[in-house]
Amino acid sequence: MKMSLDARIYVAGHRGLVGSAIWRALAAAGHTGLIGRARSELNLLDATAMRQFYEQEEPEFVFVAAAKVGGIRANDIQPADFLFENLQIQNNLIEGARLAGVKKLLFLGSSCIYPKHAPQPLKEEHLLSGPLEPTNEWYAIAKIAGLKLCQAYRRQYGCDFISAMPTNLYGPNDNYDLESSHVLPALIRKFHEAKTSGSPTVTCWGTGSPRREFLHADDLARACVFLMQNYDEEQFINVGSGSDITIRELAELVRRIIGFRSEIVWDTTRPDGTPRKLMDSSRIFALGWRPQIDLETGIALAYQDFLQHGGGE
Ligand code: GFB
Repeated sequence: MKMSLDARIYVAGHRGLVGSAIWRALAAAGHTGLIGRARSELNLLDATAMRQFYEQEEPEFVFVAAAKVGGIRANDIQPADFLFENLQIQNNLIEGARLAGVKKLLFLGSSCIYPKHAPQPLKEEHLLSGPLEPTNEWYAIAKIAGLKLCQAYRRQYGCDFISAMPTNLYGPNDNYDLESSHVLPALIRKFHEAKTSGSPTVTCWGTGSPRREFLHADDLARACVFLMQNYDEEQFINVGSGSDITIRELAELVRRIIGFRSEIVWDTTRPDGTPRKLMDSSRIFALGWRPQIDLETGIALAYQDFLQHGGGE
């Protein structure tokens, strides 16, 4: 099922890191029927409001980029919110799409759906093969339920609902709040503030030894548009860059890009989380999608965006 240039396309979460990137990618490709709702206009936790929205707007295609997201600490201290809100949001969006006869829907999950000690790189078939990482199992359970709901709706109702599992993301419109953000925006903010204040040290969390794979949100957005146009299988699909680095290497890279030589101090009272999360993205690579933004270029772009938006304020 292809999206024509005038198709009515709803991007749920269009102001967030992922949704805003999907919106940019669709607009750049010439799509004119884009639909978005700010949080103040539509409460995605409200099933009735959601159904009214679907009835009024009649979207033909839906990108589910709305979710409650956060880094390792936010996930750890708000288990109820991460589980409940994500289940509620995705149930309302997916069930609403079925009732409204949406032609195709793309649900976005996360690499944290995989078991903590799954073999690396993570293949789609490793899902549900072992226990999850405790710091984010609540979010992971919600995301697993979402991808399963898409599969179940395909089986029972014939809905063309697909799912993609992105690796750790970064880019414009990221969250730079140090308590709730992911590691990359946190490091950008910390090294920037050290540079501005002339601080001799920057404190990072954990041991620095975990490995993470990073993908720029604009690369993910191109993958999402590509999958919406070209993929219609029950099997969810990984979307990663294909390489990972340690958090220590990442901190050193951000320090170099920002250009101030603070000493890095590791606060080992903070959790490391999963030891490694490298996706096997060979399925989507075989279909023809490839990332275009390397990590160093991407961090430099993200830092520019951070500066343009008032340094995270
Ligand atoms: O990005 P992050 O918060 O999440 O942390 P996860 C990645 C790694 O960076 C961890 C370390 O080992 C952190 O301890 N780290 C070092 C820091 N310094 C910092 C810092 O200043 N801030 C942060 N936030 N981390 C999340 C999940 O896992 O990733 C979610 O909790 C989600 O469910 C997401 O799926 C992609 O990669 O560990």
